[in-house]
Amino acid sequence: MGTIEPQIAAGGDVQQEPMADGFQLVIDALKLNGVDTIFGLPGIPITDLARRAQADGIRVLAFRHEQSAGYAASIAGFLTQKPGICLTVSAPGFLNGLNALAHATVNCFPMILISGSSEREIVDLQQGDYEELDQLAIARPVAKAAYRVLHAEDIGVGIARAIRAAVSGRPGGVYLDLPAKLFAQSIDAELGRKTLIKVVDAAPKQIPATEAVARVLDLLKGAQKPLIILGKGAAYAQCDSELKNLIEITGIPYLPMSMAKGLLPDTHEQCASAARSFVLPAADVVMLIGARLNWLLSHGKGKTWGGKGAKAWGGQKFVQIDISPQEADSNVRVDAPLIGDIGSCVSSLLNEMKSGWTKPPAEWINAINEKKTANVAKMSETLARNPVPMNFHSALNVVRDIVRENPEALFVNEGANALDFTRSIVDMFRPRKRIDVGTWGIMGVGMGYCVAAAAVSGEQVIAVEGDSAFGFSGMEVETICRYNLPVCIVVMNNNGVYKGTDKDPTGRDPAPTAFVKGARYDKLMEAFGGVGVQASTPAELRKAMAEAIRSKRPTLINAVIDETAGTESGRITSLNPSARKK
Ligand code: ADP
Ligand code: TZD
Ligand code: MG
Repeated sequence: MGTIEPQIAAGGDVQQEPMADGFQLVIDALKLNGVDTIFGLPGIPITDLARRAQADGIRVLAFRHEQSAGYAASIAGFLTQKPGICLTVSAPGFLNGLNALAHATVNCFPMILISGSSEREIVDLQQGDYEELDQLAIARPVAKAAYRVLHAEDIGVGIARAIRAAVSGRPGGVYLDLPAKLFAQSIDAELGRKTLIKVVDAAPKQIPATEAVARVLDLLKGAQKPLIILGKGAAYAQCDSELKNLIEITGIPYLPMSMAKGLLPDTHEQCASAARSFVLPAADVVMLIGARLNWLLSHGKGKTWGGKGAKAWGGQKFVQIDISPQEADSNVRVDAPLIGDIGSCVSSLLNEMKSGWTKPPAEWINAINEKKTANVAKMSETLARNPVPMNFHSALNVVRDIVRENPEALFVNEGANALDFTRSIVDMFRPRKRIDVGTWGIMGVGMGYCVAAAAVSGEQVIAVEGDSAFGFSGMEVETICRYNLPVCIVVMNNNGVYKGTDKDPTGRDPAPTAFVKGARYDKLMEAFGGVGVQASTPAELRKAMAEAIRSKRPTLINAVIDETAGTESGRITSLNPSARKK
């Protein structure tokens, strides 16, 4: 571990004991636990923490706004199963990072937000310190856990607890409050070293109970129209071959949720994505694997599921594999909960199936295949059209080809139409390649995700961004250029939120959803030395994407999309209060 110089005592004698300060102990504790990257933004009191971490070999990626650094940390956590670390200054920097902390908790991503804070004595008496805020109290409701370390001797425990809280059980966002005074505290270096903890088995396996496994198998055996739904928890769990075995041995058709796309190639014969609106209401037993029955699955009821009314049960029975014992029954009855980590749960199921398994009835599989064939044919027709100006479909037809040719590339996606069309048109072929707006449907994750994806994987990154979505984190193109990351951003520019044609009925201002017409987002990239390209046709888009991937240079392609092409809220128009009233 690193130490600081021996202290000069008052009388001028050199003390023999090397000392370690708070900065060093934090860095050593992180390194001891395998942290190799910090996403952050410097300032008082953590500037030297960032500098010294970098000097000590940790990669420190500095952003232009803490929110992007936070989103980067959150998705690094998802991709690696190690807590992504975000480092911010106090009060405003902390608050800028807080959105990402909440996002991590909501999405079950392991992340630690480490923020410097001002002096407790002054904060607690509200005496007006520099950037004063009771950060711990504010973080608590949106964090899975929140801790503060006051003494250098406790840094080891503080970081160990933060790591365990972030990755064990259901992963989430953890807040770690480090007051400025802590960094300046010095303790005997040898003593300090002994206080550090290398966390053993941070995310222990959770083996499911034998009875629970039997209950699941009983239910599946009786099913005539079984369906598996893979969620991002299944992607996070990194048990890809077990999941593939389960799906192929059972022969059960499956639907991947957005970030589970590519766990098996989207072109897999059992993938039912192209028949989604047929399989959900028709299935009799549905096995959820790392997916919650939240709004993204219409809460497991209503018309999507074949229920007679908006909230009526569709008659399905549910199996739910999840690490959280509290998840089952959150929306509808779960008949067979299987609680444990997905790897252990799936292995247990496979073990019990060794004696043989009967695949689902042919009528069910044939009915799905018929729907798929019809829907795929319809989509191919739409994709093949070449309208002027370019629309989402003709642009995404290009993106789809490029992604198929580059299956290792990580794929970032946000927007409304730019998200919904992309999700259904662009196939993924490998696990954990697609990262997007997640559980909240949040805008602003884009550029932070691009930086983290490139840094963590070393692979090419492709981002498809709505023009509004891009604006939330657009300044981070400087960060992408600064670190010279292989990121190709395609801005689907339809001049606004959903579309660019809305008008202020009074004629005074632009409509709240409309942006400057014909904006050149590509110029933004050029400002920092990256490559900017304007693409008005699929051919131009294809050429620019291919060149970006060949050169690996930071590239932003301004894809000019018909401003009338989008629909209100993309695919979630039904959630608009005005639509709900009807
Ligand atoms: P999606 O949005 O893709 O449907 P969700 O975020 O709703 O996925 O659900 C993910 C679920 O996965 C959460 O309920 C979480 O508890 C669970 N989960 C995360 N990691 C694991 C794991 N290793 N083993 C089991 N369940 C997990
Ligand atoms: N703010 C945040 C943080 N998240 C949000 N989801 C929204 C606002 C609301 N919102 C959406 O849900 S999508 C969207 C907003 C502002 C942008 C849609 O416009 P776009 O995409 O240009 O990104 P399309 O292709 O024009 O639909
Ligand atoms: Mg738009």
